Amino acid sequence: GTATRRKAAEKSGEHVYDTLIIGAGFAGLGTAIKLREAGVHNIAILERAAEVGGTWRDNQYPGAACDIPSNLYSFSFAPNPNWSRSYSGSKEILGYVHSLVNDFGLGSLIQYQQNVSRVEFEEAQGIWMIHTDNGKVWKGKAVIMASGPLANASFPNIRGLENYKGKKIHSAQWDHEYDFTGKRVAVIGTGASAIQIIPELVKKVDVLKVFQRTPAWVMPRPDFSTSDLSKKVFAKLPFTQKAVREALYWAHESMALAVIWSSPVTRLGERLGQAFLKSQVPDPWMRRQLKPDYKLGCKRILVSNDYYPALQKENCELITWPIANIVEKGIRTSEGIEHRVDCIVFATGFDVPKSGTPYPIHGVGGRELAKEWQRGAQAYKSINVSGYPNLYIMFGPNSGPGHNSALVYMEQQIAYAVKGIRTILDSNLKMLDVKPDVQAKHNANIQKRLAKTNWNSGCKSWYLTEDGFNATMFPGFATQYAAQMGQFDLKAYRQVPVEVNA
Ligand code: N01
Repeated sequence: GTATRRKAAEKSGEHVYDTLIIGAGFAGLGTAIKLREAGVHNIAILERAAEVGGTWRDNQYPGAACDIPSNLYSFSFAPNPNWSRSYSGSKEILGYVHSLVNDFGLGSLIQYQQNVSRVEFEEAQGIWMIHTDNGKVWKGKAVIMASGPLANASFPNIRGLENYKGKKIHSAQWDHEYDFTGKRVAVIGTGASAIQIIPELVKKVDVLKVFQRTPAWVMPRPDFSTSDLSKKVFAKLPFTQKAVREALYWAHESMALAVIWSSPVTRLGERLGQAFLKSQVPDPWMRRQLKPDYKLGCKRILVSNDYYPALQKENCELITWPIANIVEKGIRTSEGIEHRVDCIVFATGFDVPKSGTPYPIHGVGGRELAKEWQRGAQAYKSINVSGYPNLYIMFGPNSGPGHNSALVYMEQQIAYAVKGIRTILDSNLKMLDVKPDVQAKHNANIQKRLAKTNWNSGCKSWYLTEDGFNATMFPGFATQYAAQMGQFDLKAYRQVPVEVNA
């Protein structure tokens, strides 16, 4: 029957999927769920690892948790009444991702250990070919790129790194076998990952040396465990959990006023941050080292109650001298001191595709996306790129929220992609390709709005390219992003039908 024919076709690599999804993290799985709801069943998810979970599979460092409350950092269509804390840890979030696979029966769609090496559009038939590094080629009428904007660990470009003989661990590639007990350990970086790792490591190690290049804004974290009663109420009366989610959404939405634009609320936030620093760090010298020198919101705001206390533990040392180079046994700072350590933890972030792509992507006429993005990535509504028809990028250019849950944005992207793919299938299109002038106009507007934001106010961050181009963030409220994504305007696209009897 059909099933046997499909199996044979899949095996031979001739099967053409209606949609191929790259990545089995939140975005990939969420898209699969919504595509199926829209009647698109001929789909596969290509996952590079042997397990689902994306970010939450990879980021299992000690202390890993999300800084958005779980009731908001979850899918609106799959509430979990049983979150154990207001801000759940990485393991629990990964558990939630696994439950999505089970509850929505996604297991059979996932093809593991399919690490994408190249993606190319075959124009004559209107088919995307996805090559994986085991030599397989997958064919699909549409592609969802859900491989994550922060998926590839980045080691800093510090002189002598290759000479270091001790243990190296990146936050996103934790080595759970390594025993930190009694060790001398360095942490490079003081971003969102570092401030979660440091309080945990300081409990285990003999000496912890924290290398800070830029002090961040740190805010208190309203983290508490949830009661059994509230879990029962959420399970029995789902509207109560919905109401909590709504309230959290609007609370975060209002933070845009402090985070995105410079306003009296920003200054109020800065005063709050300084008061928090003062309340947690009595020593004036240390406070001076930790005081941020850029506008609140310019870089990601960090939330932690135990980061500042950890830095003041006796076995912890905050080092603010710039790193000169790395040597065989440790790290040398610019004033010439060599800090000998057994292990260096790199909490130095990710290779962000803000001016490139995680794998080569070739569109119409062989054009290559990374080349077009060299001076900064651009897309239409963050999800489509002209010349790359039927391709949907999750968390593509200028989709980043600085103040609200990424999953709220993700659901908008998923809904938009599903509309596009339904159009391709219903109208039997070879190409649904955004018009270049529409994309250019959209971007001119986005960049104009970005110029007025805190992100573009002069600090250096992973949001910006070397030249200071912001290809990462969406300059507005989540409600504005939702309004943008809620409109699927077919006139913005060039439609090329499949030729019948060609
Ligand atoms: O990475 P980062 P991250 N020499 O790029 C420093 C999300 N996230 O993994 O600020 C010395 O933010 C660098 O210093 P500087 C979240 O969106 C969320 O922490 O560039 N230092 C910085 O301190 C976040 O924004 C959660 O001067 C060097 C650090 O390394 C994003 O992921 C948790 C250096 C890198 O910080 C990335 O966060 C974790 C060098 N050569 C992550 N190179 C939560 O939800 C880099 N640094 C809680």
